[in-house]
Amino acid sequence: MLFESPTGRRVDVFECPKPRQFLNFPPTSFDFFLPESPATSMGSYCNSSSVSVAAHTFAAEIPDFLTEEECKLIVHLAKLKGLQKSQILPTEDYEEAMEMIEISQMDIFNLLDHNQDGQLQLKEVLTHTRLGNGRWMTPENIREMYTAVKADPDGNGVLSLEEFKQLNIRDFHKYMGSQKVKMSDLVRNSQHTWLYQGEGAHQVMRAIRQRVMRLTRLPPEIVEHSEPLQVVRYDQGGHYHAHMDSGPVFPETACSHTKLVANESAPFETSCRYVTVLFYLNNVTGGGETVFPIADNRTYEEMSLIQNDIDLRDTRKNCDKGNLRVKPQQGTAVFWYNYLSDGEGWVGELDDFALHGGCLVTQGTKWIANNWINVDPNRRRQQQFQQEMERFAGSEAGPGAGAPGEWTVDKAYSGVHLEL
Ligand SMILES: [Ca+2]
Ligand SMILES: [Ca+2]
Repeated sequence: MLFESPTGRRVDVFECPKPRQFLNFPPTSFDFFLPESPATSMGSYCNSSSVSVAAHTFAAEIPDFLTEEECKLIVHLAKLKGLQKSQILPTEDYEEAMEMIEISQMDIFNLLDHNQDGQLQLKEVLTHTRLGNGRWMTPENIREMYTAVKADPDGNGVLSLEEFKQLNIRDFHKYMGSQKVKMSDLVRNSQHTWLYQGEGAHQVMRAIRQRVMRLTRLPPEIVEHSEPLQVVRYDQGGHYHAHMDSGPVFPETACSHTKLVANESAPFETSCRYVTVLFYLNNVTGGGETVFPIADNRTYEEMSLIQNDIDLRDTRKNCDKGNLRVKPQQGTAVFWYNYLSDGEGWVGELDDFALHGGCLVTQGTKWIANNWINVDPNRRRQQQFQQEMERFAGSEAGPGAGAPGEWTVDKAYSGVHLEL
């Protein structure tokens, strides 16, 4: 199988021995393909016969996926559209917001005490990044906080239940609210915008969508009804700590893209991004690699991400300790799956090994773009969504209807762009 890049470079791709099963849309089964080249070394390969079914990350690096001109055009279009901060500084009303949450101190303790040993270890507190209200918490930050609110009187670095009970949660909230936070203290320090790729879009945007269809081998209607292209700019000092592109699959969770058509009032909403295709739009002078801290690990344990004060998710400090790093190179695409299979040809559980982040840009500016392919783990909801999208497109596509796709996609994805 050959995948032809826009520069005319033909890279050999071959059928993989299926480390996992992926979406199986009738009538064809969609195996995935990889370029065969030493330059594609990353993560576990499907050409390695030792790859087991679920314990590995699959990711592929494809050089020259975009031409230099295409990269420049995307950056140009993004600038014309205007970029916005990917994350804003925490609001002043932190205390107020926290007081709205009705949860007892005992419940908080139990929630945090992951290993249920009756003590809160530093990493147990750190893992709950939401405590930082958008601020990235480091071990040092936690220690400073303990000192400020006198949380750990015996100074052993862990909070016993007794110590926790003595703690006035309001003091903690007050302390958090009083902290001066810089952009570099946030989970994410970048700017982004969205570029439409549907019918009627710029020919280059259309061409890239078509290319992504060929690369992922997913049904065209799935790719066509996915999110617009996200273009991201990281200036010097920019980063994005390790995260998942997609949310976990719980029965009470709805996917943002299918929520409206499925007419469900689920309490939680998340982006459902089956595949990520990330494009590097420029060469970065210093830093800015994409890191997969635990790619290819044999096992996953949430708490093992933080050891001896080293938080592997921290892309400002610990990128060099990540298992897999991809250096930005203009035109290269990196492609991976965010979910495992459910064993029946559909999306299963979230793949924890797909955890990744953007390393600190030490010099220059980094431009990337993301194409996410949205699939609802609930097959029925995805099918309903597809049908609705087809119906909208059909009813709008009368004579002189202009670009029907834009309206449809915008409607379906309004509100999707929540930050993870
Ligand atoms: Ca514990
Ligand atoms: Ca203690």
